[in-house]
Amino acid sequence: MKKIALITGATSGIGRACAQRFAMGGYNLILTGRRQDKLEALKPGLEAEGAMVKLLCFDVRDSEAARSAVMSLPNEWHDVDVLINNAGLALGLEKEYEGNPEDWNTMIDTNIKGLLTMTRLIVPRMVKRNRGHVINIGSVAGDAAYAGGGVYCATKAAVKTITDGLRIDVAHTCVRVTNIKPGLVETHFSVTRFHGDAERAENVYKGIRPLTGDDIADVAFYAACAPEHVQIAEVLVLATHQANGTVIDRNPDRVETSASSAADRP
Ligand code: NDP
Ligand code: 8X3
Repeated sequence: MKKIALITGATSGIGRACAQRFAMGGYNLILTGRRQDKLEALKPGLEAEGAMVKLLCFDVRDSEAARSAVMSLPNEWHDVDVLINNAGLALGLEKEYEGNPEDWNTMIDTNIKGLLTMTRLIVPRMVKRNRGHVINIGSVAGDAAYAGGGVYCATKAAVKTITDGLRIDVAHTCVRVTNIKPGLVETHFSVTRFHGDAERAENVYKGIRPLTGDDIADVAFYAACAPEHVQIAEVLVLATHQANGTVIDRNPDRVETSASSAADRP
């Protein structure tokens, strides 16, 4: 019987790469996101890898929609082995005193409350079965604030604390809890942050070879595959020329992009 991974925010970036990695690794998948067309486009490729795939289209900010989507699954899909709480976003890079309160609400509701909603829905059965793994996608941004990122950074600091709290609460069980904290990963993240300004988004990755979604998916899969007595509690994953959330050595002669890093993969 194959294991089941439920991945939130599977329509793009890190979540989509996790779907691919876990399908290749022999998992069946429950994929969630708000865009049904993107979810459906993923399905044939993952099925070709041998995965059975269920799609659940909902907004993680809507706890009732999340609950009824999860409840709509056939019985044999209710025992999730790995929950990857990945859905999330940053919006804006304004100073806090000039920021947009709507953006703050969206980040807080998605990155913190959405993660909690999914945790509340899925983890009780893990505890009951005495097995399971929750992998939260935090960020290096949760380690310290950077200019204009205070609210986003706070949501990722909350992810760290919530992950640590869950690890304490399930310590009497075999359920494992992991916080993966990526640095710069080239996905749709920055386009979303800058409200669709693709040129500004591209500049975020200039002069440095960023991580890819696949790099983070590999780490998530590694954590999930660790022997049962090994709990990868937290992993900080940075691009080689990134030292922390704010120190990045940008060299204009460094022209490699994520396309070249994909070529490196085994
Ligand atoms: P993308 O923008 O490529 O993907 C974001 C995903 O989140 C999409 O699949 C989107 O799906 C989903 N999502 C966003 N809002 C909601 C919502 N309200 N309900 C359901 N799904 C939602 O970005 P990344 O892959 O880079 O981001 C994934 C996670 O990684 C985020 O938590 C981000 O904070 C974190 N991260 C990213 C880093 C980076 O540099 N890229 C670094 C560190 C952490 P849809 O639009 O279909 O709903
Ligand atoms: C995303 C990484 O540094 O752009 O969490 O905030 S960063």
